[in-house]
Order: sequence, then C-alpha cells, then structure tokens
Amino acid sequence: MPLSADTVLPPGIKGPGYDPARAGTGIVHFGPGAFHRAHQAACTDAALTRSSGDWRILGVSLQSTAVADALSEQDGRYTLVTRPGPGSTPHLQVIGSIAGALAAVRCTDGVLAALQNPATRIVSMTVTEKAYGLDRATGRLDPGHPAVRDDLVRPDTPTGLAGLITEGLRRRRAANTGPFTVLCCDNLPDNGSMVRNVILDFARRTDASLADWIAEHVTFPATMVDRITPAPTADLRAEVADLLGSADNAAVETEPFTQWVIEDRFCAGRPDWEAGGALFVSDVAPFENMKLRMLNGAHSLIAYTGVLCGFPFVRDAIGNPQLRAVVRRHMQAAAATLDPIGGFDFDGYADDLMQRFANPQIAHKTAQIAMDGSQKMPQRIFAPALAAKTRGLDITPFATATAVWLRYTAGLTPDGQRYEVQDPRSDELRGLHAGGADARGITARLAALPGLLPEGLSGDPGWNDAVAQKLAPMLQGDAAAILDAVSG
Ligand code: CS2
Repeated sequence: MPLSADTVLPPGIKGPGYDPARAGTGIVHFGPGAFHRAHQAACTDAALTRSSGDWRILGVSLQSTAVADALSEQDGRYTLVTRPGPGSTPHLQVIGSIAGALAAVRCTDGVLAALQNPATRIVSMTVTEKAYGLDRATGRLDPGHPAVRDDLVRPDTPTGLAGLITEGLRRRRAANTGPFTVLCCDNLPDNGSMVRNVILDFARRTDASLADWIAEHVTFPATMVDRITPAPTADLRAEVADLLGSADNAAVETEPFTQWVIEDRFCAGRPDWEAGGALFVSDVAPFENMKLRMLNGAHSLIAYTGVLCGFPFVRDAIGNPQLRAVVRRHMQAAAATLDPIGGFDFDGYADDLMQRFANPQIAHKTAQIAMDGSQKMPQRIFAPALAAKTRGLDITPFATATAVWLRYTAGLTPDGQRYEVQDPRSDELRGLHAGGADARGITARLAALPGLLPEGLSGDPGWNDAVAQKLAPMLQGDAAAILDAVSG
C-alpha cells in the first residue's frame, strides 16, 4: 500500500503535528520537486504545527507529470529523510503540508483556477534558473524563450511560469480578489526583482494597465534558500518502504542544515515560517551573495572537476586532499569579494560548508550539479570574479573555475568517455570547441557569447589570459593534469 493520509505510521516516525484536513490551502508552488519538499514544504509543516492557519500548498509541476502523480496518489504525504552524518541514524518524518499537486501540461484550467482562488495568497516557485524566461544580457523578459514565446501568442491559455502567473493576476484583478505575493526560491541573485521584471515585462506586452496594477499591488520578496538535497534514488525509496511499511514515491533525503532568509514583504499575509527557522530581514542580498559565491560557486567547481576527474559525488571530491584544499581556497577567495554581514564569520561559514559537503550519508552527484552551467556560472563565478577584479584581488580562483567549466563543455572525459552537456545553451557551448583544443580560441568565443560574462571581464585581456592559461593544460592532459591545473 502506498503512503496516504490514512497510513498509521510506525512508532518513532513522526507525522504532521496538526490535522492537515483542517488546514486550507493558501500557497500555489510551482516546481514541487525534491528541493521544495525538503525545504519550503518542510518549513511550512513546522509553521502549521506551531501556529496552524490555511497555508497548505498546492504543488504545480510545469514540465513533468511524475511528481504530481506521485504526490496525488499519496494525498500529498511524503517522507523527509534527514541524514545527520557519521555515526547517526537517519531521521524520518512524514510531511503533511502539501495538499495536492497538478501537472500544468494537462491541467491549465485547474492551475489558473487555483491562482484565481482568493484563498491563494502566496505563489512561490523552485523551477530552476532556466525556467524564468530571463534575458541575462538585459535582465528583462526574453521573448524568444520557448514558453514565453508561446504564451505571448496565447496569453489566456499559458503553460509557462511568467504566462501562468500573469494570467492568474489578470483574473484576480478582473474579479477584484486582490493580489498574491510572488515568492521566488531559486538560486538567482536579487531573485525578487528578477521575477518582478519578468512578470511586469510579460504583462506589459499583453496589457499595459495590468502591468501597472501588478507594479502597484503585488510584492516580490527576495529570498535565499539553502539545503543540500540530492535527487531521490531507488535506494532511498527501498529504504523508506522498509522503515515505513508503505511505498513512498515522493520520499526525499536531505541534510539537517536548512536556511531560508526572506525579505519580509508579503502583500497578503504569510505562514509562521519562523517556526521552521526562516529568518526575515530587510535586505537579503548579502546572504544571497554569500551563499551563491561560497556554497554554489564551490559546488560548480567541484561538479566540473568531479565529472572530468572521476569523483561521482561531492563527498568523494572533498575526500581528495588536493581538491579539498582547492575548494577551501575557493571559498576564501569568494568570501573576500563580499561585503561583511554584521556578526557573521565567513571563515566559520566556510568550515561548516566543508563539513556539509563531506557528509558521507549524502550522495550528491557532481553530474547533477554540473547541469545548466550557463545559467549558474554568472552569479556563482563571474560576479565574484568581477568583484575581485574591482577590489584588486587575485582573479585566478575564478578563472580556474571558468576554465574547468569550459573543459567540461567539451562533453568528453580525459579518458575518452562521452557525456551529455545538459544546458539550455548546449549548442552554443558545443560551438566553443568547434576550432579544436585551442584554449585562446575557446576563451575568446566564450567572451563573445551574449549574456554570460559581464563586460568588465569579457573585454579584459587579463581575465581572458588567466582563463586560457588554466584551460590549456586541461585540454591536453589526463585527469591528474586537470587536477593539477585546478589546484596550481
Ligand atoms: C547545487 C544546488 O545543483 C546545484 O547547482 O549547487 O542545488 C545546491 O545544492 C543548493 O543550492 C544547496 O542549497
């Protein structure tokens, strides 16, 4: 029997500390994947336990149907497995904050009805960097993004994120049911303003007065989200079935650490997310930059080196003394590009990150993190590189991370294994290598791609030299040579 609202949980496994059936739905969340279930949904569960309220979540999958099906079959219930690390047994908890789930591809009407429902007061999302339809070069809507292009033609039957939210808001305005808060929970800098720009641009292209209404009434708080959550595996499902006595196709596994920093600007109320540890602040940017540059930047460095040099999981890369030292050094270089946060010690943060990365119970695939580099490198590596340059600091750590990403985009390990470079700009990235293993040519072609490097780097011979110098030995050598170039 699959897990459901009626499952009697075995002793020692905690279920919702409130009656989910009595808590109404107040949030529509796009992208109810593993990260959302380990992070915002778990935090909402804590909020409902402490303070109750009509804040359960309707999950909406934009692309796939599998997650929505798994959650629907289980009345939204799923197991959160937390793995504390060496010598500790995993902790299992069944979460009740997800009320249901829809797949937008087969239920646009249902999604729009939920957005229109006055009970919906927050629309949040974890859809990954590439789903927003953001033009990186202008910071505005990219009308050529496939979902945006289709939705601009038929704005009343949208399927993409910007189209759905804009149509939802149009209906709210028409029905006079007031606005909802739009809460971006993806790893993008200034993510509140980013999603605001995208929605306002989309609205302006269909109805200028709607754009004005949104600008006046809808709030778009910025957030920083953090919890390392590997993609769920068959092993996880087998372990959960064994311990729970029920099948659970929506189980997720994660680390104990969780952080959510949120700008407190909610136009229609919010849950008591402090109960789950959320921190409400007036300016998220310092936290966001710290996390993007130190955690995510180091992750990207590990991911590309890992795929090329045979470290399938982050913990394996950290287990290698040479790479461990490089990663710690990268965090230090990233920290030096940040403005101080009062009372916060970046060194201590880096030490904690190293421990989190090393957690032997967390099997976080380097190949998973390596995906979508074109969407991740700008905020993780290029922004701190420019900040380092401006501050007169050494740019080499960032040039190194850029070089190993470029080497990765060749799609071939040094021992001849091919892999797919999964990236919305994969054609352009493949094109970088069209002239063969010529480090200067590859670096120059990268500098010419729009919306990737800031001008302060793409036109800087010092930067391009530093990248090409690091890249050259990586193109010629074996895994050891790549590791040497990364650590040199
Ligand atoms: C990772 C992140 O896949 C990636 O790109 O760097 O998902 C990372 O695990 C999270 O941001 C941690 O909070």
